[in-house]
Amino acid sequence: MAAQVNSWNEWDRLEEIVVGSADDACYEPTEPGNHPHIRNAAPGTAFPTGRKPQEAIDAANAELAGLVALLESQGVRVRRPEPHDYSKPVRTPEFSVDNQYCGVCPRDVMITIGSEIIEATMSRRGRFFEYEPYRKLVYEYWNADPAVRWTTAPKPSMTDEMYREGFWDWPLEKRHAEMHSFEFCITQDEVIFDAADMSRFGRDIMVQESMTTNRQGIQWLKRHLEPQGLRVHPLHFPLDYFPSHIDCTFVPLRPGLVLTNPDRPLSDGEEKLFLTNDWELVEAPEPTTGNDEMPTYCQSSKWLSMNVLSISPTKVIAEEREKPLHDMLDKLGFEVFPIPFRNVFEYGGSLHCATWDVRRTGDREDYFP
Ligand code: ABU
Repeated sequence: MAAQVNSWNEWDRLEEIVVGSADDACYEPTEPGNHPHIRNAAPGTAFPTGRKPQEAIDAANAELAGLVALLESQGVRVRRPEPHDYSKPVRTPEFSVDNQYCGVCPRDVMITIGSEIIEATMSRRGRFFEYEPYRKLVYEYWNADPAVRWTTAPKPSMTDEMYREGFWDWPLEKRHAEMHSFEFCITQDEVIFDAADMSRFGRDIMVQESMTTNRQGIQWLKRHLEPQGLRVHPLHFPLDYFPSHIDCTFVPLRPGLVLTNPDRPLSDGEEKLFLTNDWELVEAPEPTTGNDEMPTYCQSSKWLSMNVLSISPTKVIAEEREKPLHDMLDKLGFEVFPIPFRNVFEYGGSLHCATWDVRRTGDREDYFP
């Protein structure tokens, strides 16, 4: 029987993928793990709550449909999340939020490592139940193929004690001091990680320590994955004030080549692993849109520009306006597929974020022998 779930890296030929949906999306709630802000608004302007306007949902869905059409034209099987009412509040004995967020970014929640699907703990209250729209699919894969393994990481309490609420108002000096010891809005007491802080390089899994993944989260991943012969490497990007999700910072494109973020260099010590194994780290060009010109409700940085999705080691999908990036990828030998995706940005990501690859060809390779 053909494997249902198999994906060891970010670049092998894509066979099956989940593309997110903006249906029923809401504004992300303000909570201890997240203080969203309206771009260029006067200080103190409240961030909206509840459902997003239907036209914003339709615009994002139209671009997601464009991604689906492109992937299908390349022979990729595309799956979609189940409907989920994100306007429902989340209430546990420990906390409550008035609404959830959206199902645009499966990458943040779900990861495939070989034949194993892992549901991340998540780091924010509004995203506590974000695995639910993928459960039907997970059951389908799990029922169809006895080789599929399915792991749900321990759910954190998300109590007030799990967060440093003051983080959002830290003065610059404190922020500098704390960011260099990698202390952000989540504390180190519980296991916390978002799946999008991981990047897969065959036997080696790189994990960014961030606002959404702490050292306990990385420790859990080590103890879970290393007995299977994998190696988990924490990565640090000491110039990033608000790190969250590795895929706008350090993006592998094929064996031996990583697209890097010039504003967020990898720490010196950690760069060695790549350089001594003959990996080339290539800086992404300046994005075409400045941080100030990003969509009003978008909480991500201009570096969504480098959030590309690989269809194979030679084919990459990139956002249509990022011409300097297209040119660079072209020179590096890639066929680039530009598509519009700006209307998706306010839902937390671009092309890599809005997907979760379930199956790629290829086996577990050792790229760091
Ligand atoms: N969810 C990815 C956002 C990362 C960034 O803003 O750089």
